[in-house]
Amino acid sequence: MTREAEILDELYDYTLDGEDEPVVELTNEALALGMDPMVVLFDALIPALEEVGRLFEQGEYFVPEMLVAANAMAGAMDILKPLIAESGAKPIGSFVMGTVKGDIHDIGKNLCNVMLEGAGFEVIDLGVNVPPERFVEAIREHQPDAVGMSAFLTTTMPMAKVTIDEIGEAGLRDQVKILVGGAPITQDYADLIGADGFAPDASATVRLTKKLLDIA
Ligand code: B1M
Repeated sequence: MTREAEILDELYDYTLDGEDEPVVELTNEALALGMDPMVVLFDALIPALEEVGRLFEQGEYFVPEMLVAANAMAGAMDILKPLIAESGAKPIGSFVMGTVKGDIHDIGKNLCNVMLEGAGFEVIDLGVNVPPERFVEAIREHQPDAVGMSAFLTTTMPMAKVTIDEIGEAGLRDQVKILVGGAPITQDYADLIGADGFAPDASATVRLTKKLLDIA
């Protein structure tokens, strides 16, 4: 087995175990060997978190295990983010992004932000647990081209509809394209709540945003 393949295996295992120091060390080693940051992300870190979710569902992992795994991944993301987002060009559009009220999951959202920035968008990140009125304020303040809402719980996904409705009531609906995403969201749900689109992952978020904004 090559050292590169070993690194991916070890990164997967240490992320699963929530051991942040080796995750950071291995990420640095991978980059020093010239490995692609996207390979580190998609072939080790994301699969590890998927497995964490599976173990949680089966009752083998609990919230503390999920949290340390998420933190270990976040340490690697701090290193990978500038490399993935590297673009330097003038923004091709602006995007307000947030995780809806009641929901504190931010890894998926942050990944979308990194990819959007990498594609040349200016991203205004409102963070997590964002109430509808904060989305409304941000649209007034930043006049973005698009707004993205992330929801990871079946109990918080209805908040995307509440937020879209509030944006409509504020008279701002026609000014922005609205995209929704996150583990439980589907295209049908996006249609039902009046979003302009649904993106299943970060790359799709970039593709869809460009399509909705007519950017080649
Ligand atoms: Co939570 N959690 N969690 N959790 N957690 C899930 C989501 C869960 C599916 C686990 C499970 O049961 N299998 C489950 C939800 C079940 C449900 O509602 N049906 C769950 C639960 C139940 C909970 C708690 C309620 C647990 C509890 O307290 N009893 C609690 C809720 C807290 C709250 O939000 N109020 C909770 C807490 C947490 C932690 C804090 C411990 C931690 C989050 C840490 C953090 O985010 N900083 C956590 C984690 C880590 C997870 C899992 C394991 C991983 C989520 C993740 O980040 N995945 C998750 C299981 C899972 O999803 N498999 C789980 C990696 C990420 C890259 O995922 O979905 O591929 P991915 O992201 C994609 C797309 O979703 C899309 O693009 C992303 C990038 O490609 N996307 C968008 C995301 N947002 C988008 C926005 C867009 C477009 C696309 O806008 C345009």
